[in-house]
Amino acid sequence: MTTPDRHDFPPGFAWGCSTSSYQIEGAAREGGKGESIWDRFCQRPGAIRDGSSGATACDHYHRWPEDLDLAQGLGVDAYRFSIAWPRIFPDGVGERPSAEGLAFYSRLVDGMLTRGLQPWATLYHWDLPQALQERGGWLNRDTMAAFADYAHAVAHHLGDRVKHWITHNEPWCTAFLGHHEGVHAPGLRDFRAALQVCHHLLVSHGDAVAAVRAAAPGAQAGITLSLHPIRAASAGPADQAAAQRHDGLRNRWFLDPLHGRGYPADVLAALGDDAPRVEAGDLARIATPCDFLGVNYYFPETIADAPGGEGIATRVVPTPGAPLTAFGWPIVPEGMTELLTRVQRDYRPAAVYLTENGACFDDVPDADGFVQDDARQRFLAAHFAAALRAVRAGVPLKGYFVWSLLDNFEWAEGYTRRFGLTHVDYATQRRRLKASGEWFRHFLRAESPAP
Ligand code: GCO
Repeated sequence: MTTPDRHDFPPGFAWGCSTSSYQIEGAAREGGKGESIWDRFCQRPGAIRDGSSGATACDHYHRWPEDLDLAQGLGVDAYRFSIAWPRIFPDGVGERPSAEGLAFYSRLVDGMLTRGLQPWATLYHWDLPQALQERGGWLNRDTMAAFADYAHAVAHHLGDRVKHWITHNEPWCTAFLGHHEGVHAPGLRDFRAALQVCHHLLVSHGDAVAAVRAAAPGAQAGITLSLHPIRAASAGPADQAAAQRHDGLRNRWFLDPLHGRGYPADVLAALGDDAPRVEAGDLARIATPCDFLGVNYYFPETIADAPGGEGIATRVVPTPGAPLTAFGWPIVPEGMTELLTRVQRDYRPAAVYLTENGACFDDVPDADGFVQDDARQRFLAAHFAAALRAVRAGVPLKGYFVWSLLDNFEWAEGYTRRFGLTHVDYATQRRRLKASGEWFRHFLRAESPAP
């Protein structure tokens, strides 16, 4: 399929771009913001590849009008951002939300609306208030109530203008990168704890959906999952079983309970005593009906058996024949179609949004700071075509958000990985649209073909 035209997509299909609070805002201790677990984690020697943090990042806290101008200039319909919980409740909980924190996001949302950008707010994109971590963080069931209270407070103040809410971004990352692999905040390494954290994240998702709806009737609410098509490394029974187990924990562990089926029995059996404690009513809360499913697609995973390995004893191996991004991720556009049609076939969500898709390449600015990122342009064109194939296969795909509007703080990789449609010179904070951004703008502004 050649590169599709935006008019090949159904009328009303929402095109957007995504960011997140800790990755772009900076102002880590301004505006009354409390410490987050990422502020703390970045202080750990060796935690971040380049020793950096999100303390300044893209200085979006001060430069947001310019950044919203960039989004408007692209011609996107929608802008997905996240709200930093520690700006709203610096200690995680409180009698009243921070007026300063709410005012910042109120100004930001008004800025989107005046620029014709539909706001999509993610409530949790990993920056938990450190004060809650001191009390066990997501391992403590009390954090679920704190999250629902935070969700209610934000929706109460912004719900008159924000009509699309994402409760969690990628709970798999929060749970397993943060609590099993230890490479994300809070940097713990305990598989059983990670599974219990994951359970609390999912229950808190359902509670937050209810809280948002109570505070902002008519709001659309959902969750964003990082999902991957899973392929076995070989036809051998051990790799085939490993791929099934890996699909279980990577994908079905989230999709099944969110769609009212409880946790998958095969994974529960594989987990044994590591399985989470589930209290009465938890599964019903997880299955609170949502208006949409957010999917972040980046790459498929090829899985081999890992006898004696940690967790479910699987390991990711190279995907044969796939070119790689600068991050080492396989580039497999057809994996997006495969994933979306599988989700539709097996779960039939009411609506699906690609809430993230993008790629990291070694961008080299020219003397004028311009980046001719042809590889990223090709990546996006191929994935847009894959999304269109999913639409034509009957997937209720309603929108696509490119990750990311700006180069930004890439978690444990610091500023060494660039995903932006816009180049950011962190020394000067100068923004410059890359060639891929100019291409995206042309795609979005294409005239509709003559009837
Ligand atoms: C994720 C997060 C983003 C990342 C992006 C590139 O999916 O991991 O939502 O914050 O920065 O995906 O890794």
